[in-house]
Amino acid sequence: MPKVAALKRLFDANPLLYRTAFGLATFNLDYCKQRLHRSRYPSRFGGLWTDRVDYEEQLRRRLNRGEVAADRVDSLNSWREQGFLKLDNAVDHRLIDDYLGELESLKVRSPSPLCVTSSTLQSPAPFSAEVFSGNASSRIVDDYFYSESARYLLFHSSITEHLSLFLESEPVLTQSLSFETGSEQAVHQDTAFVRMNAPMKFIGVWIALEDIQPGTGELVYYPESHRWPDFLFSRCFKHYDPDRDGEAQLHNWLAWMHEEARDRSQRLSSFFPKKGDVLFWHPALAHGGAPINDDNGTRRSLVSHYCAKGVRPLYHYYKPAQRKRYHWNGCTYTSAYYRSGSAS
Ligand SMILES: O=C(O)CCC(=O)C(=O)O
Repeated sequence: MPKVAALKRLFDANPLLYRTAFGLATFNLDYCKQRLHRSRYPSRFGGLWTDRVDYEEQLRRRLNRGEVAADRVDSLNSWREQGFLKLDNAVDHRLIDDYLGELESLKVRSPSPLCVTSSTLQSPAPFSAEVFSGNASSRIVDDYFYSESARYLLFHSSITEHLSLFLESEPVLTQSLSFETGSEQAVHQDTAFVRMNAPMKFIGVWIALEDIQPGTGELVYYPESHRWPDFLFSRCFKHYDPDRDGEAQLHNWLAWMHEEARDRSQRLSSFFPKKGDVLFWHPALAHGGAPINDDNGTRRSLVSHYCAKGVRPLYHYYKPAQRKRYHWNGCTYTSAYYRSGSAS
């Protein structure tokens, strides 16, 4: 163990060595090709086909081949330009009500199989009412592992059709966060925390489980921020590693996003969806949770992240026991928190 710690210190202190070892350990052929053709993407970390500098030509080819339907062009153009896409009334209220009912029954099971994370917990904790309500920005993670009604929502055809269009592959669900109240999370880009072996090949999705009211910690975002220049952690990385990068870089990055917005006169937009509305966002879109001004107001939402099929979340490497992919109804998911055997 001391040897492993010494090795980790050596890598943390040498970002270029770290980058080489990291690239080999988490090798992804598609990402490697993107890196070789860096001029095709605005970011040195590659991206989705909709990010390509020759997007118009790429779109034309896909339309000619029948891979993209003509009635999707407006959505694609807006997604490319803005870095997000809203879908009104995308999922049925009945599915949401089924999910909320099943979630309640999973919470009161003894013991509950669910795990909670939050900004104040040191590590994920088993669900209990005390843990959930006693910590800031609590969220139940990956409940789709136990909840079939969560899977019906998260793999709803209106969601998977758009994900497949943007990712050009089957989407793999890698994480979900179920919120009862706002997260109050600082404005951030998911690329720092939702870590993949192709850092720009995933998408965030927000499902409103009720009508969201102002003051309840609504989702906020800077439109077009997915096109801002790459912020580099330790001069090389798109993702944040607390041991390698330290607190100061995290603070610099958090401040940098607001400076970028100010320089471009870009203002925060707020998302006030109705129950059943959905928002998709690009991995580099700067977004967060607004402060909660109404302490009694809920902000029920189910938030999730999906990568493209050949991509792996980094937890598959640093938690090898969590590498397994699970299949349900023709859809694929994986989880950093739960394992088969414990699934009901
Ligand atoms: O819903 C929120 O308040 C924030 C969610 C979020 O930032 C995320 O999951 O990346």
